[in-house]
Amino acid sequence: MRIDVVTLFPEMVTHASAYGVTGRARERGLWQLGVWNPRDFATDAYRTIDDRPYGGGPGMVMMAAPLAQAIAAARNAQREAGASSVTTLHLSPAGTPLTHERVMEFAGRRDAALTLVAGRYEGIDQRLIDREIDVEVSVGDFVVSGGELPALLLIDAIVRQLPGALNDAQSAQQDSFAEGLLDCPHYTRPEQYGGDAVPPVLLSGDHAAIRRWRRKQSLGRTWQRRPDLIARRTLSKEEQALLSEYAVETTKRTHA
Ligand code: 9WO
Repeated sequence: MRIDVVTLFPEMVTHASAYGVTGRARERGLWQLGVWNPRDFATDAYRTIDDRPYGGGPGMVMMAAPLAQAIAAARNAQREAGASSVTTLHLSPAGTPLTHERVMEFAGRRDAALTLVAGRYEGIDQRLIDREIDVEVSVGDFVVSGGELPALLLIDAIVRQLPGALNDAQSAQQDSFAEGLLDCPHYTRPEQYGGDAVPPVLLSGDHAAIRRWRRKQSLGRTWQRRPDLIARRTLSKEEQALLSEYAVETTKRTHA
């Protein structure tokens, strides 16, 4: 997988993606990163990449031409590296919300390349979006100061799905959300922390009981915190039983 990012702050992307899972995956050759600064493609002596908005109003708008040049350079590098498909994305609150399914689609093709366009200022000239962007992706219903952090979030989500990116523990841990459920709670030493004990089942050594408890917690927390995720899913008889137990147990606790 090859990912290129068009950004005014390339160091933000190279530095942040060098840590942890994404950094190791890159060292292992599971993905390649390219960064392209539209300022390097500006044609005037001042290397201008923004200008005032037509129609007036505050702030500046990123000009189409330097962005188009940077995107073209990224695509050339991708083709030369042998990419079989090249997709250009714009990170925008106006995009399609990012989901696990969408991440898996992006991560699914080994010889695919993505170009992520990160905007700054008030945004990008719409004509650049209309001409060059294949997909607009949102990472949440909020506005941030630039597309770089959303791009990094997308990169992290994709790269951790590439075969070989995660160790066994990390792979097991993420299975829960892949199934559309939230994670169960985690505990480590000490056994007593300020009078709060670790749930006894976790100390029991009964691995079947532990698995069952964790599953129950996952289902229960999802039901309480994200009922929309439960509604999208069909629960097996076993899962329904676990969820009923959870409901009874938590109801007892609140009325005690
Ligand atoms: C900002 C905006 C606000 C309301 C409706 C649509 C909008 N589009 C943009 C936009 O594209 N802004 C550019 C990128 C320039 C300013 C910083 N940018 C940005 C991207 N802010 N927030 C995002 C973003 C991207 C993906 N998911 C959530 C937020």
